[in-house]
Amino acid sequence: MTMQAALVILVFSGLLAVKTTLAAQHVIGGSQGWEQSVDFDSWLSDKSFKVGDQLVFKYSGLHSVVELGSEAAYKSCDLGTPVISLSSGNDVVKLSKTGTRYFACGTPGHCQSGMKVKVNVVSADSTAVPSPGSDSSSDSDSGSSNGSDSGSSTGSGSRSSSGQGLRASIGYILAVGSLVIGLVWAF
Ligand SMILES: [Cu+2]
Repeated sequence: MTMQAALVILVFSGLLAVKTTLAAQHVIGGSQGWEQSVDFDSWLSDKSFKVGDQLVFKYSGLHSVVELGSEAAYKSCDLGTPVISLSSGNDVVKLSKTGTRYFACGTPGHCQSGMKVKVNVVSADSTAVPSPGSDSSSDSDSGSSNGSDSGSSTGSGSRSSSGQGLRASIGYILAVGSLVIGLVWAF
């Protein structure tokens, strides 16, 4: 009995560990952080964001973070009605649901010069995997197709290739884990 209990605890803590590693922290702009010198479009091109992930904005006092409520406000850098305003220099934003979120720097002129990011948050358990052969079909990005940025489709081909194997193996671990739990309970 105690042996089985220990096994259950082991499996559960294993699952818990796997679940914790699923949520990622994305430091905006990578090692350079939230700074004007960063090309945020290219930084974003190989990133994917899932529910439960966190965005981290690290920056000097020259900058700030405002979240914008619409694509229109994002495109025109209309900072007049921000959803949230942050200025600590080390701000963490949790992505709690699916959808698109828009962030820009609140310092005058910085958004216009490219200091803005648009984050598309997808479901954490979305297993939608693009077929390996498809090179440039960006069907998941159709929301941004009306824009003038014709370069945005170049990055989508290689976007989630590194994450796929990991996600598949986590799914496998979860399946095996629940099987083990089922077996333990059955005895
Ligand atoms: Cu700025």
